[in-house]
This record gives sequence, structure tokens and C-alpha cells, in this order.
Amino acid sequence: MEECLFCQIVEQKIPSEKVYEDEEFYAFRDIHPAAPVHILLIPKKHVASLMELSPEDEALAGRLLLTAQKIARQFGLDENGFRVVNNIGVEGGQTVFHIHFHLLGGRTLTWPPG
Ligand code: D5M
Repeated sequence: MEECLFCQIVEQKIPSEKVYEDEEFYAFRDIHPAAPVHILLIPKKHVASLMELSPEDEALAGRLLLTAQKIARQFGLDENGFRVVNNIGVEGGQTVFHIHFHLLGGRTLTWPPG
């Protein structure tokens, strides 16, 4: 089985522009930025999507949100507003099956998304 792309990024087998790392999480710039600031935040633990989180991941999921908050502050995204996006499944627009939050900011974002 092919190894997960984002697991390979965490393991530094594939290069990325890292913006944050701690024991549990890794964040890097999206290769196809959809906004002036477009960061992907992932847990190092491989979880395919939000729907694959289990009760044992409860604390991890909480810390994932708090880490999104920390990175948003790091980039000043909280000053004018920003968006956190999690795509789930094919129709949800998910293309990489390792759970990730998109942090998008640095411009006025429109709604609804496409
Ligand atoms: O988002 C998956 C995102 O992952 C998409 O915005 C492109 C990004 N991507 C894909 N490969 C890379 C590499 N190698 N570095 C950085 N970013 C990457 P999804 O929500 O699954 O559509």
C-alpha cells in the first residue's frame, strides 16, 4: 500500500514549508495556496478523516483546535478574521486522506464555498 502523503511529510521524506511543529502536530504551507495565508495543520498520528476519529482521540481533537488557534495567532489571522476548513470525503472535496485543517486568511473570504 502506498504510504500516506502527509505521513511522509511528517517524516520529512517529502519536503514541506513547515510553519509549526510539536510532539503531536505539524503545520505547513499548502502547495496550492487559495489565500495569501494557507496553512495545513495535521496530527502526526494517521487518521484518514474527521469521520475516522474515535473516542480515544477526544483529547487529540481538542488540542488540534487549540493548535489551530495558536497558529492563527502566530500569523495574525485573528486580527481580521480567517477560516478553518476540514474537507471530508470525495464530495466534500477531500483529496488527501489524512485529516487536516486548512487555515485560510489574508484576504476577505466569500461564502458559500464552491
Ligand atoms: O486538501 C489537500 C491539500 O493538500 C490541497 O489544498 C493541496 C495540498 N497538498 C497536496 N500535496 C501537498 C504537498 N506536497 N505539500 C503541501 N500541500 C500539499 P483537501 O482538503 O484534501 O483537498
